[in-house]
Amino acid sequence: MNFKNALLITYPIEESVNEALSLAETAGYVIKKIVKQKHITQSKYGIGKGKAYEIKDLVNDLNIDIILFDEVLKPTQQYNLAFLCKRDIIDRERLILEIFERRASTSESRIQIKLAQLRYEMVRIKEKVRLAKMGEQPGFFGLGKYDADVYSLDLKSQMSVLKKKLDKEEKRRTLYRNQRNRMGISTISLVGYTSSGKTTLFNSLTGESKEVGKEMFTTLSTFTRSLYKNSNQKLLLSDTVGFVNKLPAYMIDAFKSTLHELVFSKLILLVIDVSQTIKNIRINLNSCLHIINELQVPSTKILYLLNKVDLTTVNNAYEKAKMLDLKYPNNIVLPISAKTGYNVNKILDLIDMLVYGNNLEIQNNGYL
Ligand SMILES: Nc1nc2c(ncn2[C@@H]2O[C@H](COP(=O)(O)OP(=O)(O)OP(=O)(O)O)[C@@H](O)[C@H]2O)c(=O)[nH]1
Ligand SMILES: [Mg+2]
Repeated sequence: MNFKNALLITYPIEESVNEALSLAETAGYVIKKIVKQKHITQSKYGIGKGKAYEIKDLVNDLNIDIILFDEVLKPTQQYNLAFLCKRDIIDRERLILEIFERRASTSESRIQIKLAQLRYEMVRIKEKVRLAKMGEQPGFFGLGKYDADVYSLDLKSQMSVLKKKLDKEEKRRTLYRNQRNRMGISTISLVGYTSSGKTTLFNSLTGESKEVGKEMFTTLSTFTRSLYKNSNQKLLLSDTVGFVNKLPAYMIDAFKSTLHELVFSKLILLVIDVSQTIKNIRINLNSCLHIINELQVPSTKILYLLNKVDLTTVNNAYEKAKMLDLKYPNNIVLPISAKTGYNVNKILDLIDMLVYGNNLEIQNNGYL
C-alpha cells in the first residue's frame, strides 16, 4: 500500500470527482484535498498560473506528498508543475498504470503492463530530449541529452523483448482458437466499463467464483469458461478487462492480444451500469464503443445488458436505453441484475437466438 497523502486536481463535475476518487483510492492514495478546476488542460501547468501557485502553498501547508492530476499531462506541463510545487505529479495515465501494475496477476498481464509503462516513458523521453536539446532544462529529471538518447535505445530494446513474449502468447491463443473452431465451439465475450458488473454476471452464468469488487479494474486478465446453457451446443464465455475513459491508445495496444479475442467472438455482451446517471452512462458507453470500434468489432455483434436494474426500475432502464438509442441487434436490450439474478436466464435464451438463430418470441415494443 502507498498510503501517500495526495492532493487531487480534477474537474468540478460530480461524476469526474467520484471517478477520480475511486481511481486514487484503488491506487492506494489518501486524498487530503480536492482542487476542482474547469480548465485543466491549459498550456504551462495544466491549470492556470494563479491556481498553480495556490497549490504550491497548499501542498506545503497540508503536508501533501504527491499531486494527482486527473488529466493526461504533457511532459513539459508535468515538469513545470513538479518544479513549481516540488512534488511528483501523477497524471491520469500514470495513475491507471499504477493500478494495473498492482493488480496484474498473470504473467501475460504483467508483460502487458510493463510494455504500457515503457510506452508511457517512451512518449515522454522524446519530449525530454527535445527540452534538453533546446537547452531549456539541462539535465531534465537527471537526464542529459546523451543519457536520454541511451535511455531511449534501452527502452526500445526492452520493448522489443516484451513484444516478442506477447507475440508468443498471441500465437498460443490463435492455436487454441483454431482448435475450438475445429471442434465447432464458439466464444462470446463480456465487455464494459470497469465495475459495471461483468465478473458478477460471468460467475452467475458459468458457476465460477472469480473475484468481484467495488474497486476499479478488479479483473485484468481475460478468463474463459463454459457457459451453462439450455441447449446442447457447447459455448465459451470470456470475462475481460474493464474499460475506462481516456485510456491512451498505447494501453489498448498493450492489451490488444487479450482484447483481440473480441474480434473472434460470436457475440459481445456489453454490460452497462444502468443505475448511473444518463450523463455518466453516455460518457462511459462512448468509451467502450470507441475501444470496440478500434478493435474493428462490428457493432451488430453487440447485445446491450442494462445491469444493476435492482438499484433503479425496469422502466427507468428502458428510458435510458431509448435516450442512448441502443438498437443492436434486432432492437434488443435487456435489463438485468447480475446480483439478484433478475433476467439472467433470459440472457441464455437470447444467446441461443443470436448465436444459433433459434427462434424466440420478441415483443413488438421495440425492446425485449
Ligand atoms: N446492486 C448491484 N450491484 C452489482 C450488480 N452487479 C455487480 N454489482 C456490484 O458492482 C461491483 C462491481 O462488480 P464486478 O462484477 O467486479 O464488476 P466488473 O465489471 O467485473 O469490474 P472490473 O473487473 O473491475 O472491471 C461489485 O461491488 C458488485 O457486487 C447488480 O446487478 N446489482
Ligand atoms: Mg471484473
